[in-house]
Amino acid sequence: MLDFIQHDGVRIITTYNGFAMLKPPELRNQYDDDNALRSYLKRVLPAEVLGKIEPELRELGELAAGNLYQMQLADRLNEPKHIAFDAWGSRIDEIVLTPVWHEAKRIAATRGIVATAYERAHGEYSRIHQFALAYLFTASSDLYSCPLAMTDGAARALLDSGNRELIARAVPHLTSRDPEQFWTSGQWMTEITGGSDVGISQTVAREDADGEWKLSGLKWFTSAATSEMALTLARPEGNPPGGRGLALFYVEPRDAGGRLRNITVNRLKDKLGTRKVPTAELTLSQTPAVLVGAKQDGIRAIAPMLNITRTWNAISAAAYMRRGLALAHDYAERRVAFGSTLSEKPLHTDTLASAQAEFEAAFHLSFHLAEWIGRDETGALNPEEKALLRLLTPVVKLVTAKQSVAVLSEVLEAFGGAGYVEDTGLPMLLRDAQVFPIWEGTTNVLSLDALRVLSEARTFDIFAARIEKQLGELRDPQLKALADTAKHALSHARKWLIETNREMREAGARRLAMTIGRTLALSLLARQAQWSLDHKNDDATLSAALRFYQNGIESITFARQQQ
Ligand code: MFK
Repeated sequence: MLDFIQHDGVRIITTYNGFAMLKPPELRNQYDDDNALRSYLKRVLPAEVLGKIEPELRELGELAAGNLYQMQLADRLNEPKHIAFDAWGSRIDEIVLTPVWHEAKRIAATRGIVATAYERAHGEYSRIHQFALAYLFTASSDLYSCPLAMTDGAARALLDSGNRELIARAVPHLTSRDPEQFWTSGQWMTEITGGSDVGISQTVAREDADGEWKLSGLKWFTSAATSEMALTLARPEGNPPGGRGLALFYVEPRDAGGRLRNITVNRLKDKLGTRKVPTAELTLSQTPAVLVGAKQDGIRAIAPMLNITRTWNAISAAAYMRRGLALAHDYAERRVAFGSTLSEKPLHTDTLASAQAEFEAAFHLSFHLAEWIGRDETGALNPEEKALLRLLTPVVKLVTAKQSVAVLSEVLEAFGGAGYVEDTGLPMLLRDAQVFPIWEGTTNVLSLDALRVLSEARTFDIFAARIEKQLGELRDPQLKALADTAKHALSHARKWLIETNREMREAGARRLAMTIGRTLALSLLARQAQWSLDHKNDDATLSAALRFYQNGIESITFARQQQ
């Protein structure tokens, strides 16, 4: 018999035959419910742009909290399958995707989750528009954002390559809103020799007498192996070793009949998380390919793709944190322990406040990057700002990725044992998040990338000057106090960069990147907090900024030098 236990007049526990039943957490509309997203969009977008895009954001927020989320929970145990042979022994290498992925492809196309960025209906704001869609969609899509990221990156890299035939062939598909026409792209970079040190890749490219290129080699991690095209690297015969000797190639893996073109799917990877993503090992044996640009400098040619996928990584990390916290906040209103709901426990709310502050910092970092990409693509960045964008990309990716693992670990703990039980759907969030610091460049590789950009000392000074200017515009006394700490962290980092030797700089690259990223995050949060105080008389972002500051922004030390 169903009954209820009351607390302060509210039904908090349902009982069945006298035994308590847990009520699962629920999601509300993921646009309406997200103060960080709505307040940010209101600050940065002209009112007419926000007015135009808000209905579609709200619709996607509803879908992400409703049908798609329910479908995802119901499909929890389903995983992509590799069928190597048909019943009669023929090699077919079919990859069967999950229902959520089929639905996600349809939604992604019709809602223009890639297309929006290229249609550019709102000029430089189109990237904010697109990434807001991606952010709302990601956590309910079983990480379909992986192929979407690569699709976006491939469109960018092809457009930048200037290869007219390939642009005409592929970009209309990559940016289509018609699910029948929409293609996704793979990004086949990783080989057994190296996921980070791509320059030692072993795949060989041979040019036939008739001018057609054929690739042979083993691609060890190819995400979303069902894509209609892929960009990949291979070394044209006779080229020197190292990254410069690689060239960028375009591949359509299947022929018109759906048969793989001299490609064998060896197996799907058995991974900790991202289990809905069909990550495959592929052997290429004389696979037909098209040279995208020059016969060398492939890493430079694929870099535009990497920078876009790294941005998607940051947006997805923020989206995962937001999903976990939306569930944890809702659950805190329902779960009773020691005589009251968790939401009435100061320590529980304090713990969630720290995690919320990390999420809001990650949100502002990743959307700041999205803003800058939009400005870059519309010619609004000067050369100094382009150098800053080159720095921002690895820093934002690495900081947000690490935050997502920490925040989702805290989210699981906020559910107690339920967070550790598979059929709540919660453990998947943490397992998936663990990929964010790994794919698209590990934390250390990206820290070294940032350090390389900072070897031009002026870049650091330009970065610091911009942050200091932004901090100088704060008026709230509590925010001004944070600004002083942020300025101190920057001057400390500058001193460290100048005074340490090369080996110590390399050893400290991660601490430097974290300090830069968290200082930037603090300044972005503080700016939003000031705006919220001024325009909405809302101090929620101020609380997040203060808490983020308490969580710590600086990791640089001079310890070894001072010994
Ligand atoms: C939810 C969304 C997530 C998305 C999911 C996608 C799933 C896909 C999974 C994967 O494919 S993961 C594989 C991703 N692999 C990486 O991210 C590679 C990580 N390693 C690096 O990034 C290394 O730093 C790098 C391979 C680039 C180092 O190689 P090298 O041979 O030392 O190259 P170098 O000298 O650093 O760069 C060569 C050129 O490219 C230089 O230009 P120049 O030729 O003009 O000197 C660099 O400036 C340029 N370059 C490198 N990285 C760049 C870049 N330019 C612009 N932006 C960058 N990020």
